[in-house]
Amino acid sequence: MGTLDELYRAIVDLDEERALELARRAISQDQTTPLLMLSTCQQALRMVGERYERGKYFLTALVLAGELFKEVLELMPGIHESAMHGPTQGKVLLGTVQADIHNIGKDVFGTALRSYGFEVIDLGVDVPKERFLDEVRRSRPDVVCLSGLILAAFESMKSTTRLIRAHDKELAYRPPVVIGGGTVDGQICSYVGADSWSTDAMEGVRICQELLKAKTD
Ligand code: B12
Repeated sequence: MGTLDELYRAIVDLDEERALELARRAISQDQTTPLLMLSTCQQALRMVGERYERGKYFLTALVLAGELFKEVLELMPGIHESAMHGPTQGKVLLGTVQADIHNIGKDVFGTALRSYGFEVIDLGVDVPKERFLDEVRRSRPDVVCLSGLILAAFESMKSTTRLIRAHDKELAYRPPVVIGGGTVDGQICSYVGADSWSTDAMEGVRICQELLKAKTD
């Protein structure tokens, strides 16, 4: 088995020590390129996601895999840049809304989006609505994804969505808004005025894919 195959297996098995050792080996022996490494990690993460969907892995596995993914990629200078220059499925603007500092799920979701080829602009946590609007103007994302878990976040999601909707004309397009985080549901989605919602990173990826498909159809 090649080193990259072994790396794939180690990530799928969430064996951090072995994955990092194999990644270092692949790099030092010149057995990989940034894109090959990225694609190995992406495939491994997809498998972890599938296991999670099938109920074979729990949420902690997604968190661990997300962290592991970042750690492996960080061993490889320039990999983030090459990821960005690769073919992209679309651009997603992501952030945890104002008043909320939960970032674990947002980061897992961001990693899942990247592993499926999306370019992700992550504004971080506690992001004011005006910052979202400014970034929509600047980057013209295909989808705006708002993350949040606490009650105050739902108000921020609503005011952020309203602000973006109020500027559809000026923007000359209507970026769909998707909300997510373990505590959102359909009722909150209606309250916020968002286009869709999810409490699951893999489902969130599928929603973004569908929104993009609807745009190009
Ligand atoms: C860990 C945690 C914290 C950590 C956060 C650490 C960090 N760096 O993020 C700390 C300790 C800081 C924290 C603080 C607080 N917390 Co807290 N916290 C949690 C806890 C236990 C887990 C959250 C988590 O990380 N889950 C794991 C991730 C992977 O899951 P996830 O976020 O749901 O994300 C998944 C999906 O939702 C999806 N996803 C995420 N974002 C998005 C976005 C989009 C667009 C899509 C499509 C999908 C998507 O992808 C992820 C993978 O599938 C939850 C319990 C719970 N039920 O969620 C409480 C919880 C969210 N916290 C809660 C509270 C009350 C607080 C505090 C107010 C406590 C306090 N009194 O200070 C503060 C808030 C501070 C603030 N201003 O934000 C409440 C919120 C209740 C409510 N509705 O208001 C919860 C629900 C606990 C509870 N049952 O009471 N918390």
